[in-house]
This record gives sequence, structure tokens and C-alpha cells, in this order.
Amino acid sequence: MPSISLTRHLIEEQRSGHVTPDLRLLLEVVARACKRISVAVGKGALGDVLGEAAAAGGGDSINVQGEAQKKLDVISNEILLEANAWGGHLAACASEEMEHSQQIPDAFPRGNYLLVFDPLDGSSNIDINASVGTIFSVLRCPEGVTAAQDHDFLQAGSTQVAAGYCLYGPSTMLVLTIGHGTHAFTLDREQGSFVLTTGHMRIPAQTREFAINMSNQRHWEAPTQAYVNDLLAGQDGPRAQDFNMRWVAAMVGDVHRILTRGGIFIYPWDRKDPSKPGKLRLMYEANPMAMLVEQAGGAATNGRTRILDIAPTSLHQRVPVFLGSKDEVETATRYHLQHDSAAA
Ligand code: FDP
Repeated sequence: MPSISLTRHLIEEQRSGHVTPDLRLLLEVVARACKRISVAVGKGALGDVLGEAAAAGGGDSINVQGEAQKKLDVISNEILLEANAWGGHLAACASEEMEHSQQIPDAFPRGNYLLVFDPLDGSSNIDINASVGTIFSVLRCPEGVTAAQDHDFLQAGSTQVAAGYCLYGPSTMLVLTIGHGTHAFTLDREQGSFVLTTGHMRIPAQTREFAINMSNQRHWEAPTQAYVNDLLAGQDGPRAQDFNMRWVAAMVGDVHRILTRGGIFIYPWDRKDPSKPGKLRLMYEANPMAMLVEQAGGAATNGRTRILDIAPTSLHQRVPVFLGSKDEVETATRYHLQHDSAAA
């Protein structure tokens, strides 16, 4: 059977009426940018790309989230911005690394889509040569808007027209949905093209594997504690089975494992900083991952509500995340809802 490249896959999706020519080209541009990021990540210590980025006035550079920027965060952000500037498919871009969205420069034609991305997720893995990735979400630019602003991006995740991530691991993989299943492509480094390696990924509804940063346990709210305690109790507890735990510490890596063999990934609200409703970002982490997971038969909630139904109020909004195997996410969500109704 001949291998199916990303280009061929997208052209066939266009023929089926699932993707417009503009969206197809936009996704090809994002994939091309990811190949460049993969090269930069792959150079590691030989490429002078490791470590913290320097701020203009000296010291470490800090992004809008108050987090130290790695050199590769900055490089990846620039690669994505530059690649997407001239194609004519986008109205504006927004990124984890920029406080505000950026319109397409006047020198180039503007299109009808908005692209929002986390250029390099899991940056604490960069310096230890472990998996990192790029996460992206594509929205429609609202009708009649000629100069898109931050508020034009504030659309519920259910309106995303495409979402995906590129995982820079032992191999580079692009996992993509345009609302007709979730498909995985592996980068053929010799040919320089992404090749379809798993079409229509399916997440098993049940699982015995969970992913959570246990070091925060004492800071979680009561229903999260109760749910995880019951997982940890294993055979002897109410779940009557043993659960295994995995934590890649880069959301892309953990979500990729779940898309491949099932599991539940949790980054809950915690009391460490009560002003933050979670660690992960809605627009460029939770929403695209929720779409990919739902398209593969899984589920994604914030512990109470479907992630894709949340109406965003700001570009860098944070949200608790419970995603993965459908039955397990429903169980975790039930713990929180039952706790709320008992407290009401
Ligand atoms: P990181 O801070 O390294 O960028 O996006 C945030 C994120 O990584 C996720 O990719 C990852 O799942 C999580 O944070 C890891 O958080 P912990 O540091 O609490 O383990």
C-alpha cells in the first residue's frame, strides 16, 4: 500500500468537502514550521539552543505568564510567526509567548482564520532531552472583522476548525484533527514529509492508567483528593482494580500516550495560587487537546463542564483539565459534581 503524505491526506479531505483550500494551505504551513522547530530541537547542545533566553536589558527573559522563557520557546515562536505571515490564509496569530495577538503584517494579504499556539509545550523538558511539542488551534475570524484583536479569539473550543500538536520525541509526529477524526503522521526525516501512520486514532473508553503531578496532592480540592485516593487504593479500594501512573511532564507527551493507548490526564485546580484556576491554558493547550481527544472517542472536562463548551474570557485564561478515556473522565467528573451537589 502506498504511503499517504500529509499533503495527500489534506487534498483528499478537501475533495470530501471537509477542509477549504485556505485551511489546507494553512495547515501545511504550520506543519512546515513544525519541521523547522523539530530541526532546532534535534540539534540540542550542538545548536546553541538550550538554556534560558536573555532579556533585552540583561537577565532571563520572562513571558506573559511570568515564566522564564527558554531559547527554544523564543525560536519556536519566531519560526511559527514568520512561516505564517505571508501565506494569505490568516488574519492574526496569538501565542503563549506574546501578551497580545499579532495581526498579519500589512505587507501581506490577510485571510479568514485565526491561529493560536503554544510554540513549545513542556519547556522544562528541553534541557533534559525529553519530549516537548507544539500545540495549535485554528479558529474562524469573525465575519466582517478586518483587523482581528484579542477578543476575536475568545470563541468556545467547539468552534475550532482544526487542532493539532507536533511531538518532538524519538520521532517527530504531527497529530491533527479537522473535525473528522484524529490522525497521526510521522516525519520521514529522509524525505522531509509527514506520512500518515495512524488514521482515526481511538482512545479506549476504559483505562487503568492515570497522569497527574502527585507532588501537588495536598493542595487539591476535596473531590480531586477523593478521586485520586480511590485510584491509589487499587484492588483494595472502591475501584477494585490497580491503576498505574505515568507523568511525562509535557502535556503533548502525556496526551500522545493517551491517544495511543488510553489513560486519564489531570492538571486540576490547586490551592498553591488560588488566583489561578489551574495551570494549563484554555485557548492553546486545553481546547486543541480536548478537540483531538473527543475526535478520538475520548472526553475532556474541567472537572465539571465540557472543556469545549467553556466561553473564554481572556487569551491566556487557565483552566483545570481532566481528559482521556471517556468512562474514566466521566467518573472523575462525577466525583466533583457529586461533591458540589452535597455541598449545595
Ligand atoms: P511546562 O511547565 O514544562 O511548560 O504547559 C505547562 C506544562 O509544562 C505542561 O506541558 C505539563 O503537563 C505541565 O506544565 C507540567 O507541570 P508540572 O511542572 O507541575 O509537572
